[in-house]
Amino acid sequence: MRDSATVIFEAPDAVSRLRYWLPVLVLGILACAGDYQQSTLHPASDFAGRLDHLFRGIFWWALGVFVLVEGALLVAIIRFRRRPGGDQPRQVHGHTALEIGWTIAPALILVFIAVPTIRAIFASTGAATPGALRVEVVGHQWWWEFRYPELGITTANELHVPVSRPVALEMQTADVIHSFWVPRLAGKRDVIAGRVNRLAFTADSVGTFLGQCAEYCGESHANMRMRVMVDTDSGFAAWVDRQTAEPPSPDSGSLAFQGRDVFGRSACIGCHMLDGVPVARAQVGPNLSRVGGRATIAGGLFPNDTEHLRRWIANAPAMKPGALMPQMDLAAEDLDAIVAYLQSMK
Ligand code: HEC
Ligand SMILES: [Cu+2]
Repeated sequence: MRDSATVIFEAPDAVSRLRYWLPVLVLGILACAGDYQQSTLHPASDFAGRLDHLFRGIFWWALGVFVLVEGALLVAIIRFRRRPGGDQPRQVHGHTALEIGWTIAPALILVFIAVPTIRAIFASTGAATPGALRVEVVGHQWWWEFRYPELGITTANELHVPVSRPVALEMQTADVIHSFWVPRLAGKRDVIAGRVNRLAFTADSVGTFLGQCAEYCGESHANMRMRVMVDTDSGFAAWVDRQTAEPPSPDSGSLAFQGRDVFGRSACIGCHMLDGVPVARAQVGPNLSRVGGRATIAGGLFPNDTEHLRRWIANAPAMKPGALMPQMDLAAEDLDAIVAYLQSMK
């Protein structure tokens, strides 16, 4: 049997070569597709802009070094190649000027790279500007909690911030190390037990920015995603108003009304906080007080619609490997009622 490697060498005609290079080419071209939601190359904040600037600067230095070194190598290979009957080229030992030159040049290049790098590091970890919006970020296996201490809001997986206003994140973990990464807004920042890490940025455009946990943290690490919704000032104010208003109260007799009742006497209250249900004060899972207003559930993994909500509440681990919300044995009508109630809480 001939293996594919020998075929390349036996039949080096254009067609069979193409067969091997085509997939590589297609992959390469796919990598250039435009709409990357998690690209560091499309910064949308001061912090991400600074990183992008740094990256581009270092890229040009590296390109210059590459061209110079490879060029010198090519010249040497061609000019001093062995020729039939040719003499040996002149042998050089201990050329002081050359050695000083190639020590100082890289050192200088490193200085040009180090100065802006160190400045960017200090700028991104420094104290937040006064007047910044403070948000406490808590990483959990496998979802993100966002608390606004000055506004009295706690939510999950979807961080709302106003555009053009500095945001100061104070970051912790409830369990293992996670890493907060929303590439278009900021560089990665680990959350580590026993300490508070900080991250400050000012978003410069309105929109939804995707991010995810960037430090392996267990079974559903890949399913620990998040969104940052950068709102206009009035959009943010409206969101804050909805989060802090009195919890909506379902009409008596409605399905949602029934759902509130079921929720209040189910295991849910052992893990969840829900403003409309006074006995639900636990903080093991996400705060569900305004869960109906979120676009996604379960670490940004599923759209927040009836079907997904229903399947999630019935059996979360079946949808998200290792999910720390157990399978719930609810009667179908109780499940429908809870879903209706949660959806009304927005
Ligand atoms: C043992 C604790 C526990 C119990 C009991 C529990 N949950 Fe959860 N719940 C969690 C955890 C943990 C998560 C986050 C899981 C994840 O995203 O990985 C969660 C997530 C959720 C979410 C998604 C919220 C979001 O914004 O992503 C909903 C909705 C939910 N639970 C509803 C319920 C309901 C309704 C019940 C009762 C029938 C219930 N839970 C019982 C722990 C629990
Ligand atoms: Cu994680």
